[in-house]
Amino acid sequence: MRIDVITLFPDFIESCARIGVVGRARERGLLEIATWNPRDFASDNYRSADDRCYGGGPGMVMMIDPLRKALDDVRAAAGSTKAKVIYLSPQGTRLDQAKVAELARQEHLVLLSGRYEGVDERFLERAVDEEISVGDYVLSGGELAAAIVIDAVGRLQQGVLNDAMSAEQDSFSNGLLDCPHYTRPEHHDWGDVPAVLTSGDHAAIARWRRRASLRLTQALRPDLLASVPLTPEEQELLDSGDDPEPK
Ligand code: 4HQ
Repeated sequence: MRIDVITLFPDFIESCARIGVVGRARERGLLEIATWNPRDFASDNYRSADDRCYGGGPGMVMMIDPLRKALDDVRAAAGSTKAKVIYLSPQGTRLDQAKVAELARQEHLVLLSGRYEGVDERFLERAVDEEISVGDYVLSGGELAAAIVIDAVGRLQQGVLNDAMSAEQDSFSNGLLDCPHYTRPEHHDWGDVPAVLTSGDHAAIARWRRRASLRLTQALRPDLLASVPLTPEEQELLDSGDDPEPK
């Protein structure tokens, strides 16, 4: 998959895309990420990519032409791929794992990160396919939102996660919260590791984890369960046992 990001702060995106799972995916050629600065496509000596808002008031708006030229260069660099152009904005569809999975199936995404008051509406109407929001709060720019999309989408690319990580992935793509995790030491003055996890009984451990996931999800995010009704087996698992309620 290829992801191009149009941004006034390419360094931020590049530093995010160099680390961790996404960084390794790039090194291995599983994910191609490039950044484009609209200032490099400006037509004046100040390299302006934004201008004052018609109608008055404070704040600047990103201009059509530097963005349009940047997008033309993205398309030329990517060849004949069918790009999906996404503008990160609070007006967009809220990002969730189902949306991430859908985006991960595209061969080419172009992410547009706005600054200031945002982007000239005519560019959004003509050049943008979709608006996506990462949550109901106001950021000072779309770069953090683009980094979230890159991370969540990048890790779903074929071959990016190792087997252990993929199994972990399964536990969220089933729509449940993850179970608690423990590591050494087994006994600590802040508490002991649940005995089942050191029992070596793999079936019992799997059941404990699944039940913990179900209980946590029911207690903390019942909305997640509402969309996917529990199977009779899951309902039984949820009702069984005598563990205390999750915090
Ligand atoms: N912004 N999800 C305003 C966001 C945002 C969000 C990005 C602030 C765009 C112009 N983006 N700029 N929430 O708050 O994606």
